[in-house]
Amino acid sequence: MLTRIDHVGIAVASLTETIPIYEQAFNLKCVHQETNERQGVREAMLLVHSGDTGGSYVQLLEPIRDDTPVGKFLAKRGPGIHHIAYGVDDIDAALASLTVGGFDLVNKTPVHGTSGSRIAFIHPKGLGGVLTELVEAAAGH
Ligand code: MC0
Repeated sequence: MLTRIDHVGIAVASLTETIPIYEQAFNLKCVHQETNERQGVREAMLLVHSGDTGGSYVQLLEPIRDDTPVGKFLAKRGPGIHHIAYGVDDIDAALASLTVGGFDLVNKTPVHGTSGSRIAFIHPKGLGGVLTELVEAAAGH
């Protein structure tokens, strides 16, 4: 079902301050930035590795408001790893399989993610305390 680790999402207070730190520390390049209003974040994607099944990234997440998932996370826990995201070829099939398995889906159907991807979150409670995202990349990504 899973094809790669698509990204590790890291909650930060400021993209402007944190992007240069990651670029310098690991010689990474910020290849994409966008605002996702529905998810309440500004995000930056730093490419780690390009593979046959798609890229792997560090994703830096800055909340656009305090009453958002990342805003609440920062207030409660401070900056740190917010979620892990796995690539899948067919997110509808993956969600159907997880539903049969009894997992608690935050998104029962896919929503809009980075660069036109289709994404869905699975609640951390059933997965060892790790908020988990599935990503079906848009064609050509
Ligand atoms: C909350 N909890 C977490 C967590 N956030 N545990 C692990 N990792 C996280 N990131 C835990 C809390 O500690 C608490 O546990 C319980 O979940 C409820 O916390 P809450 O603060 O009351 O939060 P809720 O219930 O309002 O929301 C939690 C939930 C939410 C996971 C449903 O954060 C959510 O819908 N997340 C999915 C969307 C999202 O995260 N979007 C931002 C990234 P206790 O034990 O105290 O009960 S968007 C993104 O990444 C996109 C752009 C992309 O990749 O393309």
